[in-house]
Amino acid sequence: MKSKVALIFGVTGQDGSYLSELLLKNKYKVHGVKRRSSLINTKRVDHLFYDNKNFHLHYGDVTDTLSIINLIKKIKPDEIYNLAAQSHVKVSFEIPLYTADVDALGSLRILEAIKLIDKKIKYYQASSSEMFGNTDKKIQDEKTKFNPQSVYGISKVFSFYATKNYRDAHDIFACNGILFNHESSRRGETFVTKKIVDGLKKIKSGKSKKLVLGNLYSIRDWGHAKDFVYAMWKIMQMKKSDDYVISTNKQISVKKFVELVAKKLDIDIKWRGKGLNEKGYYKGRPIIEVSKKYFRPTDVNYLRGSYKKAKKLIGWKPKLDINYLIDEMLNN
Ligand code: NAP
Ligand code: F7E
Repeated sequence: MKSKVALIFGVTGQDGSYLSELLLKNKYKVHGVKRRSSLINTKRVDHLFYDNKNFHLHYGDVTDTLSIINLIKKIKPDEIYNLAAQSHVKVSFEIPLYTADVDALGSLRILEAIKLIDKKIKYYQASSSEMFGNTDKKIQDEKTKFNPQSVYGISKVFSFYATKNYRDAHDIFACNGILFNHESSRRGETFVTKKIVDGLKKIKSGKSKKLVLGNLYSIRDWGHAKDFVYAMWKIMQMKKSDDYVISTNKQISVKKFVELVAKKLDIDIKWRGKGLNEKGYYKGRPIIEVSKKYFRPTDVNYLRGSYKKAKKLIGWKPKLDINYLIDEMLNN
């Protein structure tokens, strides 16, 4: 049987690397799009590039329409996964137009290219729980109204509807995975889980004295990226294209995440103070501090997703829990 061909935009990111590994295991030929950068940005996929003849990298950028068209014409993919994004919510307050160009128009450019070149190419859009923003629904699902709180979230809402519209108007197999936060040892260093794990490890080994964070009371539904890329692939193998929430349906605060990681490192934290003066003490010394610098003008305070639809229709549920996640982040 002929191998399927996948094209991944955002291959050098956390999810792109795990998805590549999964597709290669499933006998795909995988083509990934990397951006030109002054320093090497392929460390998450270098092991694949050097070891696997079915893995290929190409230069491109989702802000460059012609590079998208040329790549699709050359590679002739069966499936396109659009994971490319300026994915940091706080940064989207500082570079909103760039974020919208990549995260909103980038998706539209790929969808339009599929429409022009070959409408049989399947499309996956990396949608996000940030689209729900601040909501009064305790548990969010596919029917929850969007109320995004950042240009990142707004751009993802645009891409969500562009994907749905190309499905309805142009009969393209185009799906949204509405993914809640998912982490791993490959997570970017400025996201809060990786920052906490790296920061506390450095404190434990004496390489650093303190860790400075923002909103400790923000609540997230954190899963493992390996589980979540499996959901992406499953979504693309369905008979009909549709939209699915992918989550763990469990939630904890940033502060609780700090405590769980600290406990595994045998760091006994005592909290004192309130608001910006709240500090976490270890052996009488403040090791966790709070700074305004890491707060967002508007934050999403509370997220917890229901994956009921994904479980029922694609047979997906999370396998890796928060304990596994923290151990994997600490040990790799
Ligand atoms: P990530 O680690 O930040 O990876 C983003 C990828 O997009 C990187 O490969 C990056 O390239 C690439 N990229 C950025 N701008 C680009 C451009 N203009 N053209 C082409 N590629 C570009 O993000 P992730 O955690 O793997 O997430 C994957 C996708 O899922 C993103 O779209 C994100 O917004 C979305 N998402 C993530 C989560 C989560 O919790 N992780 C949840 C919901 C949705 P460089 O390596 O060169 O920077
Ligand atoms: O923040 C709070 C912060 O940056 C989580 C992206 O993958 O998931 C991610 O977006 C929470 C926020 O992730 C710090 O205010 C406190 O409330 O790790 P984060 P995020 O904003 O939830 C969604 C689903 C995506 O789609 C995005 O692409 O933690 N927080 N102190 C902090 N956050 C950071 N980054 N740094 C701090 O020091």
